[in-house]
Amino acid sequence: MGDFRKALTDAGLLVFDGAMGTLLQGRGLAPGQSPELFGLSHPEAIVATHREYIEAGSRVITANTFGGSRYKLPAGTDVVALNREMAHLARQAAGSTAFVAGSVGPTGQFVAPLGKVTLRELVAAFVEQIRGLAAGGCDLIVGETHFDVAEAKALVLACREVCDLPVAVCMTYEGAASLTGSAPEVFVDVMENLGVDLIGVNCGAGPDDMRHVGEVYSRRLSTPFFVKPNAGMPRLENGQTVFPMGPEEFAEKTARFADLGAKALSGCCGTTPAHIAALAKALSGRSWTRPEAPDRPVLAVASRALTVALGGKSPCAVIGERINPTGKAELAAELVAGEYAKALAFAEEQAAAGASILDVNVGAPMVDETKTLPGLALELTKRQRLPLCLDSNNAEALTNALWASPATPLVNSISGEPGRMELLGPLCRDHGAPFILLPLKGRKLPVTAAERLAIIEELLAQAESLRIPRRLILVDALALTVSSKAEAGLACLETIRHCREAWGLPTVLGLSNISFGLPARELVNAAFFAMCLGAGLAAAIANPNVARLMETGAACEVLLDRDPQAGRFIERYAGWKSSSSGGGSAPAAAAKSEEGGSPLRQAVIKGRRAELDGLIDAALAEGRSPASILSEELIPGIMEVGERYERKEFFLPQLLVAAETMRAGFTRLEPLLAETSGAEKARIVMATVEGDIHDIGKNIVCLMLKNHGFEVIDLGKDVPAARIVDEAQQRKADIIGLSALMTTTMVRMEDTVRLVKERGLTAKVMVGGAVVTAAFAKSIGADAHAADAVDAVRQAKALIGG
Ligand code: THG
Repeated sequence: MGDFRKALTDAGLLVFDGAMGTLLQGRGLAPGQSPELFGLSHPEAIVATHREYIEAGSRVITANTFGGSRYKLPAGTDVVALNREMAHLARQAAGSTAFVAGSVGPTGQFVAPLGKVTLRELVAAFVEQIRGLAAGGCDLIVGETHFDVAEAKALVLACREVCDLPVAVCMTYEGAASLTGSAPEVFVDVMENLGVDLIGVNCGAGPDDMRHVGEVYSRRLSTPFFVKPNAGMPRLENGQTVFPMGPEEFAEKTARFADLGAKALSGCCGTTPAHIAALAKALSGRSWTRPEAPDRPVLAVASRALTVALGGKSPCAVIGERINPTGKAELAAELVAGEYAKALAFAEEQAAAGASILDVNVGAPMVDETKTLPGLALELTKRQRLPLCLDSNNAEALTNALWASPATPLVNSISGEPGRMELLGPLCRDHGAPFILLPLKGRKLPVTAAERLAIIEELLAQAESLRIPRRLILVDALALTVSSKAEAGLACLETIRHCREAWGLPTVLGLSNISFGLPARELVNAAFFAMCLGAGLAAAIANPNVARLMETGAACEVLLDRDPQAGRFIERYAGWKSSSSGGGSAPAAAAKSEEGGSPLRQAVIKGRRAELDGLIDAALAEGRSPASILSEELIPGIMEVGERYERKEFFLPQLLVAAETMRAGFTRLEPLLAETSGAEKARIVMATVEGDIHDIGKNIVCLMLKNHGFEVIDLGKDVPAARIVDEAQQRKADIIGLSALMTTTMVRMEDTVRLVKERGLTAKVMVGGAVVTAAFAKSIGADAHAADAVDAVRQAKALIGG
């Protein structure tokens, strides 16, 4: 069948296939049954389905392995054999007329700290699945319906470990971002950093809804992209899931993505061979050229929540330097004790002051960096959005911290020290982590620009021989001390300019080094910052709390055409007053209002678990009642988190960490509350319905309900209606909460509602899940529909009349 990589660069468009599960249902797959296990016992049904798509015009067919990881299959299943067998069936159907993609869906697990598994464990599970897919003869691996960049990253790492097949990864969004809070910009930057061959979007609410994502991909990606929409938004009619778009409408709307530069197109849920045939027809005779990508960053550093572009016309990123124990005895002592409160406070303070990235350096005597660097990185990831710059001389610490990072942080740094590039270069390449290249080699400091450029050139050649792409390299211009080496400033400026003009490489430096030994260091630093920006500096490691520095940077960016219409400058400094004529500057005031509310409420909102007990004790000591602390501080705090979540300012990680903090506070207050109130709690029985093994959403709802004072009895997943109703009856539940993720299993909710009525229970039934709509809830006679975890609390309160 030829080489899929070549097909990705030629002028042809690639039509993949459509939905598999619904077609298998027509061939005997029962609702809720695993399509992969069905495929093992009904190989002819799989081959026949693939053939239908090939006849419809698919150039790529997708093996029946979406749920083929050990987390999705029953214990004891031979994962490698199953995937090999399914890939083999696809290969058999395709012969040499079509490419075969091995499908890898999400495992249903969240990477720690959101969930229980580690990135390494996810990689191991994907490795097993991909071994089978590669052995079965796949031409590429395609990740589909992914909603967390960390899991998508694990999938890519696993592919690289097993084989050199091309990798495609498709993400699913709910509105502006994926479930764990990544906007399309974040996902595409992380995937490009990882060197993924084809970057996609699938599922969702149909081609119209996907337009925005397609536009972002088109502007930002130089990698080919893939769109795979559903046949519109699913509706339930007479107990059947119905997708509203017929083949013609679907094909016409999906084909429009080719105008945006899509290389590959196909359909997800609700599409059939007729949809694919119509799509292939709508695309026939059209060709593809790699689109220009006007917004592609020169280099991108990304967390789950944010991507920061460096180089070109991007604003200069201030990398906040304060999480560094050098000269900070208190921080050093905490890090030795394995505590992070001070470091987390520095993180918040620097974010409020306008840092774009946070440098994380835990190097101090007695600190075990190999544990502390990943430990702190994990805590930071839980609490705030900014990407990290992992700063250490210890290669093992950097390795562990990279494995603790969900996206693509900056690694600081790789120098010319013997062995360092060989050790860390491939690691950064595989993790898609951009890194700072530090022009230090041997014992002699490179003082002149020529000496620095020679070392940089050597390291670039070494990086190239290790197949490390240029887009991951940020050069340190090496700020030395101007008071001892007079040419130190000029050497930096020349290095910055040369990197940019001759090599197209972005640069960074540790700004404050320049002014050691001089008085008024702030003046020297700010002036040097302005000069470096003039030479094209992309980022500076500095203290963002120094107003003079931030003001200088913002003004320079207007002057250097790095701030369109002076938008950022005006936003930040419109109310500015000169410090020489008295008065503060606007940003400080803005930072204050952001921190509104009492410290206790803020501790919940920001998830500052470590501070909470102390704050509660202080409030109790002031004579406040436990009930008022709960109702006036903790609950308003979690309510505000809920509101921010709904406004899409907060995402799942923040919701979870706030809920955890709230829970800890509640646990602390609970024994005291019992003394003052004897009120019965409302009781709710929660379950994911029979046939459905997804419990992420349900678990989040359970946590939120507990935080709001409900007694929650969690029956787990795949629970038959009879058991749910039995439990509700025995435990005298006030509410039954039901969750289902799939259109095929949500119909099971109706069984529970019917049984509740038959037995005459007074419990109210609340339903929710990704595809469950208010109209569906009403149609099956449920008492409430919860749109998300926050809404579930609101609905539950309304149901008990509270
Ligand atoms: N290049 C790269 N990485 C670097 C540096 C660099 N990392 C470390 C350093 N240089 C940049 N970071 C700091 C951090 C703190 C200080 C200076 C540079 C500093 N600390 C004060 C002190 O030591 O007295 C403490 C002041 C405070 O409280 O903030 O000045 O060049 N790639």
